Amino acid sequence: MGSHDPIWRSSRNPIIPRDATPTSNGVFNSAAVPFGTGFAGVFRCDDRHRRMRLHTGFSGDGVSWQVKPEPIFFEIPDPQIEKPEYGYDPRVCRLDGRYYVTWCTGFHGPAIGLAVTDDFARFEMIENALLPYNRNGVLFPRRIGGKAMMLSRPSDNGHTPFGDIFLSQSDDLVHWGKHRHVMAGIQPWESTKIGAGPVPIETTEGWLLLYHGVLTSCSGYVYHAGVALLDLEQPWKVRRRAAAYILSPHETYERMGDVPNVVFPCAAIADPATGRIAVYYGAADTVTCLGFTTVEALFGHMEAFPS
Ligand code: BMA
Repeated sequence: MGSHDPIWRSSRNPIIPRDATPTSNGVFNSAAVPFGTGFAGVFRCDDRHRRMRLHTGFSGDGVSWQVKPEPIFFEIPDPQIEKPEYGYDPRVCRLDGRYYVTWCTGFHGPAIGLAVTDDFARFEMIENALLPYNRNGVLFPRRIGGKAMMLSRPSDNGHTPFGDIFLSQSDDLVHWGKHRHVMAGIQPWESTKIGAGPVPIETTEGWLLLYHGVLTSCSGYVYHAGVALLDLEQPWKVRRRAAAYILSPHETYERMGDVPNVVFPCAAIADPATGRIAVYYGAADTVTCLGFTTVEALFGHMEAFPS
């Protein structure tokens, strides 16, 4: 109430505490989708060994979540596909009637892992979509010109001090190519690197893309969220973009935690009838939070702060 920001926070934040499972050190940077009569998700749970693992979670209302205590077991149909050394920052995308999970997978360095599920119980790994070093693989929720499309952010093996968003295309979700450059950081808040956030939201004007943008301050990285509009048919073309961020670490739970000053959106659930959007974001690499916005508010922000 009374917020003039393009995203307003749930008063129930953080909606998932760091100790949501008996062994979790933090639950953050996670993905949620409508599923059955409620919601399902894939959660980044770093455990108390500080191993980065993916867990499923379920919710009736999208706010109260039961995160499974044990990590996802990925079935690997082709023994040539290596078992992930770790997994973090998942996204879930409903595409061609199935749920695809993309995540940053340990494959001799960070790469883009890809798996599919129909029921959030059995997950089958597909070939890693992109080579190391890469993070923030995000699928589009429908084929465009017959092709599956994925955003990603080529990186290095560490706390990458650079990075633009690229797009890759595929007929079969195994072979990816026709790579296109999408966007680079422009403003100070996104000057170090940017990376796609939630699965893009389709509007009549284009694909709404929420993304994270990083500034390097005297005391380290500061992760913000921004918004851009990608072309409907050629989504590597940026049609509009807001110069001002839409979310920045201002609340205590975003400013204090294992990695301070991080907001990191990984999922957005949109209601087409009303244009309302719920955004799930990780805060301070520790907890999971919820913010709300609307299609109208995001377009209004891009208009108020043109890039
Ligand atoms: C990035 C990723 C994110 C994390 C962020 C801030 O490189 O590892 O998972 O939220 O750093 O630590």
